[in-house]
Amino acid sequence: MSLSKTPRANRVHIGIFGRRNAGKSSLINAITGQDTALVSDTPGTTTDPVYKSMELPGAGPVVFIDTPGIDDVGGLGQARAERALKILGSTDVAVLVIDPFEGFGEPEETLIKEVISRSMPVVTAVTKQDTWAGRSPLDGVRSQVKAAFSQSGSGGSAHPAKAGGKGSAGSAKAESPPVVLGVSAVTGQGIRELTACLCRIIKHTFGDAEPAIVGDLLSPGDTAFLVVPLDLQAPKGRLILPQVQVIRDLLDHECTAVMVKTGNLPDALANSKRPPALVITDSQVFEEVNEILPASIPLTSFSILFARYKGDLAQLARGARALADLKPHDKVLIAEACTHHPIADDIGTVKIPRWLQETVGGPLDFSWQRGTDYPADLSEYKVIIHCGGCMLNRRAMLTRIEAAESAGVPITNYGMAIAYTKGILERALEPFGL
Ligand SMILES: Nc1nc2c(ncn2[C@@H]2O[C@H](COP(=O)(O)OP(=O)(O)OP(=O)(O)O)[C@@H](O)[C@H]2O)c(=O)[nH]1
Ligand code: SF4
Ligand SMILES: [Mg+2]
Repeated sequence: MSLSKTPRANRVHIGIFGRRNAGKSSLINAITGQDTALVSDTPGTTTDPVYKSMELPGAGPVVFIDTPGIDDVGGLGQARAERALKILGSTDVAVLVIDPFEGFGEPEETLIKEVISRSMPVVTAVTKQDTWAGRSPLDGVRSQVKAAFSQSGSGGSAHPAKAGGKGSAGSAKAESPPVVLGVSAVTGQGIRELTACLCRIIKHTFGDAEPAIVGDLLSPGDTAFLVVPLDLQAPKGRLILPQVQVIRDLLDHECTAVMVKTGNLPDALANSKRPPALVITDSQVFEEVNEILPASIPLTSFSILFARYKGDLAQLARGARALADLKPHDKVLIAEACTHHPIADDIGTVKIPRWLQETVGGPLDFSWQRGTDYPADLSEYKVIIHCGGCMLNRRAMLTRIEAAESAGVPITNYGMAIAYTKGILERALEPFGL
């Protein structure tokens, strides 16, 4: 991935949902001006989610997600429909695409109820306007969408404060009536209006301000030390994404970033006139850095910073404290959001299990879940330990955290679990007042 491009996980995710053949793929092609998504009159052409990144003028970096039809049938078809609904878990803004001849029926009602229950902003686009021949389905669809909203007790589009996107810390803004537009991928009718509407929603819901990763914890002019292990994990000439993002955030907040390997940390500290305002370490060398660093210097980890940026830090901190209740033979789920090839002494496969069992004083019953799937039933686990989720957007991470909460299972992340096993958790959470 190019470092000059916004990573997909940091883009506002716009999910395109609707029945087979409704014109979802054609709509994405019309919005992006590219023929990236496969289009055909055979229902069920799109079988897997397709991601298309672009800059929406005035709204910034977004990613459109083309999905399989929500009405797909048969064993495989139903699995595809379920896959489409799963995409809701990482969607910030939904576009409900309606075929003018099918209208608003059961599949649309099911989807819109899901959208409303997640407080997600939604725009409805009735497609193929070039074929309407003077008979507009807009009024009918509009009243059905409105009815679905009023049945749910919600007057209009979602509450930004619960939207879980980049700016979800912002206050709830006034609700507006649900938007229903006519579009044609053939003539381009309504495409500009739809794009403008998405831009308005994104600006309204997520605001212009990108939340800070670390800069809000510091004052302009402060210096932060970034500590990395002796064996850098990135290929030659590169740094890993979280390190790059933290450096950029520090510079944006007029702070100084000093990057140092663990072995050089004592010299770097001795040579600086003022102690750093904060030290951010790779979790793998938490213990060494904790020992080197005087107690007066605040310490945290990249992983904890990203837990705050992407998830719910307070809940993940509660999950980390719940590790103290673990007993030998308890079931622990280790969840990773991507399927990287585990390396020797892998953090999720080897190190965390080893450190946790040492702390608990006996064997634990570990299960691993890797990739985009997440178990439907989490209730059998005593605790969930999630990776940093660098491939997930904030909405997707929050969906996973909420699923754990509904199942009554504490959830934490790798960095906090490591801090706990090394006895550094309270120190690592101190910079956040937790
Ligand atoms: N006339 C007209 N035809 C359209 C329009 N949009 C889509 N179509 C046609 O409708 C059919 C289905 O379009 P797709 O974009 O593949 O529909 P889809 O919703 O992605 O379908 P699946 O991938 O099967 O779920 C194709 O034959 C398109 O050419 C439109 O605006 N006008
Ligand atoms: S933090 Fe999670 S999503 Fe990121 S590379 Fe590691 S396992 Fe994959
Ligand atoms: Mg398609």
